Amino acid sequence: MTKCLVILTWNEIEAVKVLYDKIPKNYDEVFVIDPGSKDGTLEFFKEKGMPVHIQEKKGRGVAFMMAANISKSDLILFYSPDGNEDYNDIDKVFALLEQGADIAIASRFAKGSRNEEDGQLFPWRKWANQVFTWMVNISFNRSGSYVTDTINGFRGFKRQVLLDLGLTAEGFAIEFQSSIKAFKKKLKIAEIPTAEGDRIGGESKAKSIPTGIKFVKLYLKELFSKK
Ligand SMILES: Nc1nc2c(ncn2[C@@H]2O[C@H](COP(=O)(O)OP(=O)(O)OP(=O)(O)O)[C@@H](O)[C@H]2O)c(=O)[nH]1
Ligand SMILES: [Mg+2]
Repeated sequence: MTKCLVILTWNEIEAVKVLYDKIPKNYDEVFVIDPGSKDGTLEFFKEKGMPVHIQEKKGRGVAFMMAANISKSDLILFYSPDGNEDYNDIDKVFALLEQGADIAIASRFAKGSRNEEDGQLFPWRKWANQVFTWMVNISFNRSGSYVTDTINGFRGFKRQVLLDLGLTAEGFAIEFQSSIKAFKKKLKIAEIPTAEGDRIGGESKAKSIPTGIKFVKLYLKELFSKK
């Protein structure tokens, strides 16, 4: 099966400089999707000869679907080089897809995982992630095996599955929506545990409250729609 690695960036120059050489690139396709970074990220990739596709509209959801339409490979994996995602796990996620999974997730909450907020007294984002994950498992997952991280962006898909899921989220809800739609379609979801690292530089683009509100709206919409 052919493989495509998609690198997602938006003003991540500090982390990209640290991680770029370490990211495995021995795949059939490797390219960047970026909504128009202004901090030198685009110039850095250009210097390296890495193909970059610029989004007309911002949002990770837009980036996911753009990549799925550009790629010609069987498998597609999204990697965001900001420090959170361990490049050593890229091949492990691809392996799950090769073994038959429709969606493969690097989980921050499976046994043996680490989450960015572990060790904090009040890991608010972790708790919110786990509550949302629990809600969609009990509402939509009929497979009998609990998916521990329905939200992490570090994930891969059979490319045709991604194209056929009927995803509409344009921003940070794309991963959550893809998990829900996959549950509804009874697709095979597999996970590996991953250790989430700390952000290396730059700024977070995911604002917790607006993202949480989007998740609730999406959950309710999916609950009342059959598709
Ligand atoms: N291509 C693309 N990448 C994006 C977009 N929005 C965010 N990203 C990238 O997606 C990754 C995840 O976004 P973050 O802001 O780090 O969200 P987060 O990981 O929940 O937040 P932190 O814990 O602060 O890192 C980062 O590498 C961003 O640069 C977008 O619109 N397009
Ligand atoms: Mg991040």
